[in-house]
Amino acid sequence: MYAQMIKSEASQDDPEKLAAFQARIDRGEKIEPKDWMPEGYRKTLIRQIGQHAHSEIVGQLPEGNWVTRAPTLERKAILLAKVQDEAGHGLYLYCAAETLGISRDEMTEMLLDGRMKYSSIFNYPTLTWADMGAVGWLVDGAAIMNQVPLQRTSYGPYARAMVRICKEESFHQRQGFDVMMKMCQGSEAQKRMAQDALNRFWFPSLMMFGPSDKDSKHSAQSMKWRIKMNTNDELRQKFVDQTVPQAEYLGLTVPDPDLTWNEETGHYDFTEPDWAEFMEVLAGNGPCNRDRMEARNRAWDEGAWVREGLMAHATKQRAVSVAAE
Ligand code: BYC
Repeated sequence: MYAQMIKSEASQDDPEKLAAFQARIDRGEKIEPKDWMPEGYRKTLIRQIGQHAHSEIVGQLPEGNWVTRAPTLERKAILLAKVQDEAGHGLYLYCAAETLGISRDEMTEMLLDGRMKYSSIFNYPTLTWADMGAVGWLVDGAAIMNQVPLQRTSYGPYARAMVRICKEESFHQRQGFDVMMKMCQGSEAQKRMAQDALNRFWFPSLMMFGPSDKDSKHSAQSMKWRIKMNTNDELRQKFVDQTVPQAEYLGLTVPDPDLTWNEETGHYDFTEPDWAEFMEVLAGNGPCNRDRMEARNRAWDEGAWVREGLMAHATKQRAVSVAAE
């Protein structure tokens, strides 16, 4: 009923309400679930938060792949904790999206039937232990670059969810860098593995920020509503500027022959990712898209009895409390 209330209110997007809403955003006020909001604002948030939540959940798969093969007990415990953190992030984000009048079940169904996306990065395989380093260092590094500004996003529940997520992501990024450090200080074979992981994850990590600004269909409106705080290209540039010195410190080579420091701009010039490959991955044709969706579908089907059991228990509890009144 609450969802219907939000929907019917938001459909009355009259110009006065819209102007007052925009003024609130411009003043830096937070929008809360019971506040009036334009339908487009609500839909954009559901799309972005839902995609973000799905990314956290699907993002467990490439790392979960290495839990049983981590080289030491300590590394295994750390990786397990990180994968569990990602599940937690997914849950905070599903809860934040639920305040907009959509249920987690609906969002999951939309993921499973292809109406909702998850981050392109998780369609690439994790082939060696060094990939756990590269994922933590680069993928979590890119995620933080995108998510730190989102702590100031205009929608209250999303901004608050981001605060804790960012703290945990920063630990994830450090553990990834630590794995890379150990590999780079190790044998020649270990260094080669680290370089190979960087070679494979560099461009897919740059794709995480989304298409270049000229092709980003949502950025202008999302920035006006402060759902996004920066453009895709701004964040990609910040990521490159931050990460190249880290690669140098590790003694690794970023796989971009045209990467150069530009004295005039004070930034690195770099080669853009292959956008045709990005579009293919978004269309479901990346190296692991089918595996990822199969795994999520299986988990959903095999978890049906748990969901049914929980619902039956909740119904029983409600009946008991009504009878006791
Ligand atoms: N992958 O107009 P645009 C993580 C889609 S991982 C797939 O620029 P927007 C984690 C986009 O949805 C990171 N799809 O869109 C780390 C749109 O398609 P639709 C998850 C992408 O939304 C480690 C179309 O392309 N983080 O957290 O303004 C372990 C046009 O793009 C991608 C977030 O989701 C992509 N990379 O900007 C575990 C952060 N890029 O929907 C987990 C929150 C673009 O119209 N999200 N598309 O069909 C955002 O900040 C923004 O949604 C994006 C895209 C910057 C990603």
